[in-house]
This record gives sequence, structure tokens and C-alpha cells, in this order.
Amino acid sequence: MSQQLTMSLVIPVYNEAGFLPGALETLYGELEQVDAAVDVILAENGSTDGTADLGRELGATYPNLTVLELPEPDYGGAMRAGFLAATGDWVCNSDIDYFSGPFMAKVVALADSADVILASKLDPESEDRRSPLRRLATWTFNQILRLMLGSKVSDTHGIKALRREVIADVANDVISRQDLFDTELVIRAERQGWRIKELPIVVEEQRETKSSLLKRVPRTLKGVWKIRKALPKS
Ligand SMILES: Nc1nc2c(ncn2[C@@H]2O[C@H](COP(=O)(O)OP(=O)(O)O)[C@@H](O)[C@H]2O)c(=O)[nH]1
Ligand SMILES: [Mg+2]
Repeated sequence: MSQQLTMSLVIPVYNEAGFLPGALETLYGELEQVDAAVDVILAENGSTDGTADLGRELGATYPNLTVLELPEPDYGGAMRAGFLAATGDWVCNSDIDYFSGPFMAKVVALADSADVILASKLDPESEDRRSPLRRLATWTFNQILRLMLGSKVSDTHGIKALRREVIADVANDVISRQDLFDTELVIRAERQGWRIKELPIVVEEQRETKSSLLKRVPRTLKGVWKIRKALPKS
């Protein structure tokens, strides 16, 4: 019998004490369909509502759950720490309100034929149930990445899985913090020639976004420009 794949699931969390218990119950239910030895890393930083303590308490109920606690609220910083702490053959990444057991099961099935697997909200077969504004933002962001960074992938900022070797290859070069960490990680993997596969997904967030879309726009444009300057010329 071949050995079971190991998979770490990195989830950044910030002030999620109210949402965490229900979300973990749903998540662990979905993980039952994944034929891999899965461990979950909650990458918390800067919460003021006891999210990290609660996560550790829930570790008594849920197997293989660890909490990384860092000082400053920084989505990208938490992602970086989580990705670098992960020990699985594959490292998945999801939000606490947007994850997918079926996607992780597909990663197991495709593990030999790809190095990076992206759940693409823009795949023609995807079913994106978010608001038109959020869908437009996703499409526009992807156009910007194509234009400014020459990327050919259709979604860098969603549910994804990377072979651990890919992370070891590129994570330390990523300069972005906050929302662009994962985008730069995927684009650096693309530039390095790692095999990328995109899969359709049903996009259904379990709650409205907490951050303002409008505030993200200037920050994102500035961030993409910085990535462009930092990437080696292709
Ligand atoms: N560690 C950490 N996680 C964050 C931070 N901001 C957001 N998150 C987490 O990132 C994920 C996505 O956040 P959400 O508010 O749902 O934003 P959305 O992507 O616009 O829907 C959730 O799991 C949040 O808890 C942060 O500053 N630090
Ligand atoms: Mg969300």
C-alpha cells in the first residue's frame, strides 16, 4: 500500500472568536472526505478577542490543530509564518469562512501531476455565488496581474495548495505583506516554472467580508507595483 499523503491546511485568523467554533465543526466534517493525513494550522495575529486562546482550547476537541500566535495584525505575515511552519507534503490555504474539503480531496487525486493547484473563482466551470461587485473585483484584479506581472493564472487569492518544495523555493523571496502575500507567492512559483493546475470551485463565503473593498484598491495597486519591481526580469 502506498503511504498516505500528508497535508497541512493553513488558515489565517483575526478576531474570529465568534465564528471559529462553528467553522471548525464544519471544516472537520469536510475533512473526512480527504484521503490524507491532514493537520490544521490557525495562523493568528493581533486579535483582541481571544481567538488564539480559543483556538488552543478547541485543539482538545479537534485532532492535529495547532495555533501560531504572532504579535501584529498582518494577514500576509500570518500566511508566511503558517506556510513556513507547515510540515505536510502539500500545504493548503483557505480562509476560515471559505474552505473546501472537495477541493482538498481533488488535490490528493492530482498530487502527482502538479506542484501548485488553485481553486479558480474565474474558471468557466466555477459557480461564484458572491455579489456582482466582489466578482468584478476578482476579475479586475486578475486583469491587473496579467497586464502588470505577465501572469497567466486566473486566481491567485483563493483556496490553493502548494507542494512544500514550492514554498521552500519561493516563500522567502516574497516581499508582500497584507493581502498580496499569496498572490506574490503564486506568481513567483509560476515564474520558477512549477506546474500549476487550476480547478473550478463553488464560491460561497459563509459571511460577508469584514474589510472594505474600496480601501483595498489603492493598497493593492501600490502592492502590485512593488511586486513588479521586486520580481526578477522574465
Ligand atoms: N492572521 C490574520 N488573519 C486575518 C487578518 N485579516 C483577515 N484575516 C483572516 O483572513 C481570512 C479572510 O478574511 P475576511 O475578513 O473573510 O476577508 P475577505 O477575504 O474579504 O472575505 C479570515 O480567515 C480572516 O480571519 C489579519 O490581519 N491577520
Ligand atoms: Mg471572507
